[in-house]
Amino acid sequence: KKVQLIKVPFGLGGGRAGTELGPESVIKAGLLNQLKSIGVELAGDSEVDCYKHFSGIGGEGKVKHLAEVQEMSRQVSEHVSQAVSSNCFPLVLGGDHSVAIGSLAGLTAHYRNLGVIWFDAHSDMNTEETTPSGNAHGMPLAVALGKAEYKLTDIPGATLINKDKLVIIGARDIDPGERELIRSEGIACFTMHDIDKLGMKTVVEQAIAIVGEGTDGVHLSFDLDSLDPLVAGGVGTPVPGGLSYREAHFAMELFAESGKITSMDIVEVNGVLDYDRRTARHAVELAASLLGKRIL
Ligand code: DIR
Ligand code: MN
Ligand code: MN
Ligand code: MN
Repeated sequence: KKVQLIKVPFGLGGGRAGTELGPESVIKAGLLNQLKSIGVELAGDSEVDCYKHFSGIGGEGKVKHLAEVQEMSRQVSEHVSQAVSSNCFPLVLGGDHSVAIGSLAGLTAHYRNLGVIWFDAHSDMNTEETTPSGNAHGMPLAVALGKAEYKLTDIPGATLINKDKLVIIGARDIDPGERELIRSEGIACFTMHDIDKLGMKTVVEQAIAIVGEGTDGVHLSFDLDSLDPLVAGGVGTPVPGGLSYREAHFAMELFAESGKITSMDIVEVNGVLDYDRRTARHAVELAASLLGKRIL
């Protein structure tokens, strides 16, 4: 299958400047050569025409820059939808994690029962009412599940995602409103505690058992802050105690072996904080592992 690259230089959903440089950073870190060297064919690439600059000033309302987030999501959705229509694997390069709203919207327009794997230090399930920061990158799953005022179904063609086909992996910083939603909705959330206890192999097997059954596509959204900041510090909201280098790669390799993953986001690489491009290089390597790179 061919990969379609979708670049989304959008950072207004996060709290600090630099995430809008993510697509450029990941490409400069060697993404294209890496894909070529593992025999992955690139169908093409496109860039979403979104608001490319950062402003800490929030605009009006509970969520900062909500109008820009909505406009960006609508456009990302179109790009992703077009990639799926052309029988390509969409690889979305963020940008902050609010770009995933667009990915999920474009995907649900095609897949009737989409599975979602969410690698993140956070659970990204705040609503306009529960967000402690007003940053939209903490909200995409609440939007996708229909729990926020802004809903995935506000984007033409999209449907909500199914809460029983969502798995969060790597969480260690969950806000009170998110915790309540995870519990009341019974969402599968493998925290760092669960990963410590079960090991990544079992966690991925259980995740695949959940999303692999009855779905016609599975999206893997990878927030680089799921990695330990000692491994990948170039992110806007680092949280100690994250995934090791091998845990993350092992997970990507296992998901690749499952043959279930049909699209991916790489988000939250902050081009300013990632001064040595180490985090961007990890992002490239993780995408390669998911797309079939093997050690031997
Ligand atoms: C926090 C941070 N829970 C918020 N979320 C982040 O602002 O809602 N998600 N950084 O990736
Ligand atoms: Mn996130
Ligand atoms: Mn995060
Ligand atoms: Mn938090």
